[in-house]
Amino acid sequence: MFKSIRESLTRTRQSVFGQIVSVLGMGEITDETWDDLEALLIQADVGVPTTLALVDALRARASKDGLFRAEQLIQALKEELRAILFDPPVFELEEPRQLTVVMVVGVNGSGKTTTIGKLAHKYLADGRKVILAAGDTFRAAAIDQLKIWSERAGAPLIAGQPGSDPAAVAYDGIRAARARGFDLLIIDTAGRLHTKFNLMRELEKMRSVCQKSVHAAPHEVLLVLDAPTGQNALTQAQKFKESVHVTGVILTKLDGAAKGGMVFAIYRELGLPVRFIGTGEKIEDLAPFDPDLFIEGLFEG
Ligand SMILES: Nc1nc2c(ncn2[C@@H]2O[C@H](COP(=O)(O)OP(=O)(O)O)[C@@H](O)[C@H]2O)c(=O)[nH]1
Ligand SMILES: [Mg+2]
Repeated sequence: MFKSIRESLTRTRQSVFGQIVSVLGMGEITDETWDDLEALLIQADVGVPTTLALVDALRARASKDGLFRAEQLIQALKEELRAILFDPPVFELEEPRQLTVVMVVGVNGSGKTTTIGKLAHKYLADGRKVILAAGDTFRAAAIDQLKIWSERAGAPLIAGQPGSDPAAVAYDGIRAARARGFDLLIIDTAGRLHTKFNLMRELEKMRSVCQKSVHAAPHEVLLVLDAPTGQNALTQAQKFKESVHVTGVILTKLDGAAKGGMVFAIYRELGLPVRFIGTGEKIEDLAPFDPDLFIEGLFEG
């Protein structure tokens, strides 16, 4: 797994974090050092508030610990970055219970359906009995696409007609899971952010059906965010977080983007843990998020 995280961080490392050492130089810390560091972190999509807090913390450490050479900052920076990645609450998806219900939410194109295929593949390999529900009823193509992933992964799919009520699909998924002895139901959802279509209300209705049908469900609501969209994704995330009680993030397409710094903004500004990273388009291209490997992967090729 280390390889996978490290490889997907190649761009982020090459364009930013791996460069910090050379960009900061080997000389004494000057005002320019702080300006360069700030610019680099913003470039990596760490986000302005988190970047400013990091630079402040490092300045305070430099004066407290008497750091005066730029290269001494690297270790301090790694420690400050690691401190942002708080220990997450228990990952309910992996807790034993009769039926775990997971909703996967996010805007169109972020990678929800692909990620559901990957999750099904992973948890089937872990010995779980996985079933999927096609809650993105908005487009017929979305149902077909999930059908392909369900066949690829080898998990059955519960689907309704295009245009049907997604909350009813969620309910059918729960009923089928119970009747047929499945222990993990993963529900796909629509991601159309549009004025005339109230996505948040629809998701809330799906959530409420889960809540009424299964104790403590949905056990996880995972928000899929697309790394290349950078800071825009954080703004969207805030809306989802408020409306549908998101419990964790899956950051996709990190393999193609130099935006690995987003992880820090997700933890610090959204207060959400990252659970997985999407490392490519294939079924096995999903890596559990490990904070220590992540920090290592940012700096060391
Ligand atoms: N490179 C890369 N592409 C991804 C990843 N996850 C999803 N994609 C691609 O993103 C596109 C949109 O994915 P899809 O699952 O349809 O998104 P949805 O609209 O949110 O369901 C597809 O072309 C996927 O192959 C990833 O981790 N890495
Ligand atoms: Mg989809």
